Amino acid sequence: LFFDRPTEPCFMQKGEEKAVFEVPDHYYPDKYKSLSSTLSNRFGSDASRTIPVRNISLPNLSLPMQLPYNDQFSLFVPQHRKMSGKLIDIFLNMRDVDDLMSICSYCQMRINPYMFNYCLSVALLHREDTKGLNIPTFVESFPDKFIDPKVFRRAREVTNVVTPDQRMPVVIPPSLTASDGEPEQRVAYFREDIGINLHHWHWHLVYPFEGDFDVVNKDRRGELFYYMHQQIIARYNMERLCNNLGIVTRYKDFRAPIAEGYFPKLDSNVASRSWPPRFAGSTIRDLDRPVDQIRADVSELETWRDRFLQAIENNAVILPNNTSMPLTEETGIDVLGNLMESSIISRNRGYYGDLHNMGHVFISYAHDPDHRHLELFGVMGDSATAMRDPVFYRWHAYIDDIFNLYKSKLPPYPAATLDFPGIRVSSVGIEGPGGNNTFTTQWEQSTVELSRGLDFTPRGSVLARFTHLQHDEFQYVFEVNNMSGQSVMGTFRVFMAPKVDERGQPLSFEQQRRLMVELDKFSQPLNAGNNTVRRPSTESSVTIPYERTFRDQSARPGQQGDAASAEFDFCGCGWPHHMLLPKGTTQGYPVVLYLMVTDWNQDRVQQDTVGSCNDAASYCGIRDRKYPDRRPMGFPFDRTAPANTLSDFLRPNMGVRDCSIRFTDATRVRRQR
Ligand code: CUO
Repeated sequence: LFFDRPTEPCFMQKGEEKAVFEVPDHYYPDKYKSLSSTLSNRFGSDASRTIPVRNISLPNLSLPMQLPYNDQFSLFVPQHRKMSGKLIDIFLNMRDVDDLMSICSYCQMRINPYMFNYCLSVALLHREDTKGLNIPTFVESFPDKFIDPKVFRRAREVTNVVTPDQRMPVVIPPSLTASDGEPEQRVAYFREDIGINLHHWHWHLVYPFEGDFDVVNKDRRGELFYYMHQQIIARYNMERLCNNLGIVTRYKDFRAPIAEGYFPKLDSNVASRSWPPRFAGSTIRDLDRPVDQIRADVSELETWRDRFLQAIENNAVILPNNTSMPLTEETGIDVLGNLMESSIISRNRGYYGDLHNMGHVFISYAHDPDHRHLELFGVMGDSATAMRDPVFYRWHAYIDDIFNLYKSKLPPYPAATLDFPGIRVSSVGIEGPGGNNTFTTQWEQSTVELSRGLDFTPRGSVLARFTHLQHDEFQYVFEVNNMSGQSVMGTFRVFMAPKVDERGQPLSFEQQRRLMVELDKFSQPLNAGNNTVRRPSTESSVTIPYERTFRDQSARPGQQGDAASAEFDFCGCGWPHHMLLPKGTTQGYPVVLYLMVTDWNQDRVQQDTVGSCNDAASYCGIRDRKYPDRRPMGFPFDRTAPANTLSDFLRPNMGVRDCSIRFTDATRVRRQR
């Protein structure tokens, strides 16, 4: 009930079981006080179950209540972060679930709904006594962050005049945020994909940068910040190349105008405002927005950037006590990742500041830096919407460049690190409906449930139908010869990269390694002699299944016990499976498929992962566990190598195959279970 219909009071809401909360009288916010007896009578008799809420002595909520109820909420805004950090702490420190329910029913009508949802999600994810609880997918609670507002008008129409059993899905037209006159529109299906944006929101939910120290201080979180976002850029670049766009230009000159405009065409249901656009040619400016308690000059970004570059140059960071701490091969990238984002585990926030987050903030306020127009931030200010905007990729391409500068100073991997003696990859390939070594893609229509996000409308399911990219499932077929004379365990690392640039010129190793997209990583026993390894694409360690991204109503667990959806929150993090592959082209887009087999005994991390949500570990890690691979993230392509081409780089335990991705411009309708 706390997640459904976010602005409807929880004591009025009825879930599928028609349960309502019975709250102590003083919990009613003023506007409902005079109605309290009528309301509880009404729902008390109507509901099959009332859930009594314990009357507790309330903690001090003044900080989180500073954010107006009907405002936007952004993790990137420092003041919002402080407020949510405090609220997360309060939720985490409630003695038991009854007290947590009590504080939640008090907060639900008083705390900004976006912040409430975020803090409660983080708390449920990290409290021992709530782990494994289902939380509705974020797109169902706040569909307004993902979907064209025209849909909601139609959905209200439908819910008011059509009985639940007669309702047809409301159709969302394919992405129409710009016309064909805007070249960036060619990759709008990627930027505005619901699943991709959900993944990004989930990632930042799982890896918060403020709040309880132990919650933030997860294994290799700084490195994962680097790697997950590096992979987003690699994927986006391959997508661009498929659409005759060059790779994304870094946003590195903070004084220069941003060429790309973006007009989001989203409304915030909570704030009752449209998300502001950014006009083409906007420049970020000094911020002075007392309402958000932000005062920051563009020169601060430059100072932080310069200090960062200095740290990379010196291979050491300066600590608050003015001593210098060397960056080591093992943990340097993790330290830099935490400085960059930055999180409370940053080694020196005072000196290195908050480069990445404040970049989001400056860009998201480019249209109203001093609040003279009383405008809210743009989509770059929210992790659920940031990936819609072309400038997101320009900003992160620059961030990635800084990390790469550090990585490029590390020595290339020596042969001993790359090799797996006795193991020879003799063949790499895929089989699918397009034949051998041809991946196939097309459009697909799916549905998502809207009703949980429709406050104050009649009950019952209402679906929205939208169009997204999809591929046909395939199998990898790998032939590996084990000449070691005994059976061994290998780690299979599968990547894909483009072969040529936008002018059709072959890519050098250095260009190609940065475009390598991880498709899968798994451990595999190898018997002595020849082994044929078949691996279904659906098993990818990068993606989560379609059902988990969207939880379409037919597969929706939540209502009693579908074990597959337990631990939804962490499991909700993962690249959406329908976006595993880039779109390709109708002629067939040339890519190279790459396999490396390494020694699992050297890669493995001793831990028990039974029952943990671990099927999208590559970009999301494993809940409550260490990152399940000892090698640096992105290995072996995270470092430069003395190779001109990919073939120069190959060793016996690696293999490649030229493949193509063939796109058919047709739409199939997903068969819902
Ligand atoms: Cu995920 Cu910039 O970190 O958005």
